[in-house]
Amino acid sequence: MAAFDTIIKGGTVVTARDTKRADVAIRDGKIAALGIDLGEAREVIDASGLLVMPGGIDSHVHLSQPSGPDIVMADDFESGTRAAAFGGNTMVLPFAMQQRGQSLREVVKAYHAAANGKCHVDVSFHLIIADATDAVLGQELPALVHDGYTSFKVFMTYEGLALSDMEMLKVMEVAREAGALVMVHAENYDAIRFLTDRLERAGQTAPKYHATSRPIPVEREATHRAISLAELIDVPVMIVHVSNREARDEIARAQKRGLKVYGETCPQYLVLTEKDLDGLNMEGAKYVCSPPPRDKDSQIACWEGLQDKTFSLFSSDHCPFRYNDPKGKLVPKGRTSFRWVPNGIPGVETRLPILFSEGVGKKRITLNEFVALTSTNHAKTYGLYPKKGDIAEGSDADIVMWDPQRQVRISQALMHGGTDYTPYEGIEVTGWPVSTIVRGKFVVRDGKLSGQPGDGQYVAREKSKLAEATR
Ligand code: DUC
Ligand code: ZN
Ligand code: ZN
Repeated sequence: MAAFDTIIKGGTVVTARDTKRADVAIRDGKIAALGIDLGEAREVIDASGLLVMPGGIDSHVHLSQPSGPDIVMADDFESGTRAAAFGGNTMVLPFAMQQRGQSLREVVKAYHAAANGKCHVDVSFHLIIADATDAVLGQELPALVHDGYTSFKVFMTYEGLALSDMEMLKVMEVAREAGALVMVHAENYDAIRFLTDRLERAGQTAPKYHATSRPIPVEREATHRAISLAELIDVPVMIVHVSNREARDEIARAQKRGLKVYGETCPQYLVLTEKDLDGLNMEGAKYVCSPPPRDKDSQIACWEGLQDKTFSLFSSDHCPFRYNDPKGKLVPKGRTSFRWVPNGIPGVETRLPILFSEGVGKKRITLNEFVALTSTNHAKTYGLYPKKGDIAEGSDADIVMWDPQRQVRISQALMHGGTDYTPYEGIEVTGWPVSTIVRGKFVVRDGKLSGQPGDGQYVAREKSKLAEATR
């Protein structure tokens, strides 16, 4: 009998640690051996000319999330995880979002029902806390952290989601006690409301004014405040989707002071700008997301943040809505004001190719940094390492086989999710995923779907070392 189920032979194995010529042997869904001349396997896969890397882990995606009256998110767990698999990801971390009045347990149950049997890649949920009641803080949250929901997001903006500073402090205190990581959407709610009202009074309602309504100081101030609140409580925080230099500098300053403050940035802040929102008619709605894409200097600052490790995570913030759809970006009310345009853009399938091409290809980051930023650091941050995020004996055999030479012009015709557009249309990239393997099973093979919904499993997470308080 063959010693292994599969050997991936002749490729170059890249991890966050090193790059080496090695074959990878898989048994029972795990990496069983690494090296040359590993022996027999039931199947030997030729990886010559390819990179063999830990599958992407996208720790910031939104799937099947209620998004307001008459709005429907374009991806459910089936289509979203299919797009993820085609983009070289073996795991995604979507949000289970509480709405006011809901019990967190019920929310989690509903998201499990939506995900169960549908996923092509592994999934694990972060929580979103919108209603910080005594029951949520005192009972539900600690019990859910114990059950493996070890991270939660809080919003400093949005009707129905924004927490007051008092509520933020209370959530942070629970996180500290429970050992969970708090993720923060840092934008100043009152400032956005004030600016939005003023723009609307002036008749400035086109999609491009979405960016005008949430300028950099709105994000910088909230980032500073979130860090200050976290410092008061002595709790680690992850500032998500950072878009610009000033917010980045707030994080870097906190890190220099020894605070456990982490940062995440996303493709839209590297390759899009505010000008993209200035399309004819409603075209700009395709780029409405928060924080908005900024300018060239902000792009440079976000690259620097990846290079100097101020940002440890590169996520997509995949938050998909169809464009040509009255339940999506072209919701009728959205024509009256940017305020009503659904907020978010797709990106789970293009995250890796964009960072590989713009980052590794243009020598801004190394191959090993690419793996860290797209996979390993996500596993370490969110309590999944070393089960996920590595190619090492004993880790899950979650692997992307990658053609570093393949040139592709990104286009919607190549995408596999539920949206009808990609904000990255026309961008030329070099480097593309060929096959995606989840726990030893091909879910995408040579560019074709080879798995089924249900191949992906739910993963309960450990507490992360990075979420431990310092004192
Ligand atoms: N924040 C996100 O993280 N995703 C989409 C919209 C938003 O505001
Ligand atoms: Zn957010
Ligand atoms: Zn998001």
